[in-house]
Amino acid sequence: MEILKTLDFATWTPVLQNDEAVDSTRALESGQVALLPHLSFELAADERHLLSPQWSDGKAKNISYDPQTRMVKHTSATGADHEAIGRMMGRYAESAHKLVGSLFPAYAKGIRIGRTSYRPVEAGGRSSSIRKDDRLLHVDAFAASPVQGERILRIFSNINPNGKPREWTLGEPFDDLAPRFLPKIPKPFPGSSWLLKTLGITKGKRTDYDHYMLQLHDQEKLDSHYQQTCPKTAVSLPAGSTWIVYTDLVPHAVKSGQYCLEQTFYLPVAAMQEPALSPLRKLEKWVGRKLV
Ligand SMILES: O=C(O)CCC(=O)C(=O)O
Ligand SMILES: [Fe+2]
Repeated sequence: MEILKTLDFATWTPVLQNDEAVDSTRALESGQVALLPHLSFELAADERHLLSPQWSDGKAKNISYDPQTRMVKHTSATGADHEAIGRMMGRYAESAHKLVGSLFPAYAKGIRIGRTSYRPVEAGGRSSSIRKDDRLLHVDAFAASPVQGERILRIFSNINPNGKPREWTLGEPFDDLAPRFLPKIPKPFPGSSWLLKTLGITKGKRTDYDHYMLQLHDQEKLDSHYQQTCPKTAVSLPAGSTWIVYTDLVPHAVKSGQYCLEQTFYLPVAAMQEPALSPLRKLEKWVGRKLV
């Protein structure tokens, strides 16, 4: 299977024939990265000054925006700059929402918009704990925010003004990755999901699915021998491009790059074109029982 599915659209509201939409959805659900090399997110003249790492608060990895409340978090910006960051990220959230609606019309009923992030800091130079280090190959799983089986679909746009690509590495297919790590994953501890929720460690119940995905995420990152020797492919994501990927399915790592916008979406497995391709259904098959 090709790693990339290139789509030539240069608008956030492309019009697709039905069979084209079915095709792009199948590519995504099968674990391809949909790359739109000609779809750039344009900044207004009075937003260019936002292209600086100074707007990060220096603690969190990314500046974050909630499209529901329009709240911006983890930025040092105040006053008019703070508002400008909110406007830019809000516009990105809207653009990304329109794009998924156009490319994957079948998702319209089930899809839910999550957080928007802005990443103004060089991705190659960050030091953090191993579990938080996205320079290591991983599938996405959020320790504090269980998805309870829902898919994590993410749209990224490289807005680097100097033509610098964002360099990613993609790992082996989920069908190879998960069976490799599953035997090492301990069973969820009875009562632990109740405890985590009661103590306020998780927002909502950490289901057995979340347990397995989080373990997969952690074990993959913590295994330095695996990181060095596993099958991998380098992918260069050009400045001025946009890409879309199920980050819960496709092992990925960021090697370098600066200035990126990202929008997260959640999709119930039942709303997929082919639910059997979800990590939930695959894990349930391998573990031999329901996980949510
Ligand atoms: O910042 C990036 O390019 C990707 C980081 C990552 O692993 C993620 O957003 O899930
Ligand atoms: Fe990730």
